[in-house]
Amino acid sequence: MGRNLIVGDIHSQYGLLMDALEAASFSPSDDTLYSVGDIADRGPETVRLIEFLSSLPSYKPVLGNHDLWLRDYLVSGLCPSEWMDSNGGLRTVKDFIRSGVSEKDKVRMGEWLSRAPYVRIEEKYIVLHGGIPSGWTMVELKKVAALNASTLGYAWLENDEKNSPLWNRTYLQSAMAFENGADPSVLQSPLDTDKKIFIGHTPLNSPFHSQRYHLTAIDTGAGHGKALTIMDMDTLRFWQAVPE
Ligand SMILES: [Mn+2]
Repeated sequence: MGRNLIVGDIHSQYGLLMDALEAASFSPSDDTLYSVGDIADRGPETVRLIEFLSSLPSYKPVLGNHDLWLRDYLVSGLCPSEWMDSNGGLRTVKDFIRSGVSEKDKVRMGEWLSRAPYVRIEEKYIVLHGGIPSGWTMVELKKVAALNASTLGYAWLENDEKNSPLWNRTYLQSAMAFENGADPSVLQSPLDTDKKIFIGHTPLNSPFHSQRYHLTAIDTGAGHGKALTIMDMDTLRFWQAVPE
């Protein structure tokens, strides 16, 4: 039986992804590959990465904030300075130009990105990019899990840093504070669930796990010259690739 593997924020590091998949003995025909989002920006090979991921028979992403900037560029030609100058977008745009991707193929890739949900809820797992906003329960999460980036009218999901599951960091911060011995009464409460929650978004030195918060965080900084992590979602065993 195939494994359920999940990859941290790839940030256009196609080579690192290949190395990490090889380390994990990934089988495209047997294994399912989940992603916590932020496949794009900062790194060199966005086009090649999208072609690879979209060719996989069983790829299950969620959207990260960088994927939304890329979607806006591919579908609408938007290049906000926030993205271009401080979030690695310029390198992404240059890669699309250098690769000679046609307008038609850009739209096709943008629509492929848009099909990923903001939040993915399955029998055993909850996958989202940033974290669970304070006060949210399974009710709010399920509502958002029914949306994707082609749904109109939910711009707040994409822009509100604390209350969007794409940008939130308070859930991870609370879990880390708890594991470091902080008083639970001053922290955001853990989500009431039996499922395992997987997130990216916040670069860490190594994968972080909190039993109490049902949380595993797997962005290990591939977008910042550090490691890319792939993890088995059931055993939590992981494999990493680092830049040469
Ligand atoms: Mn992010």
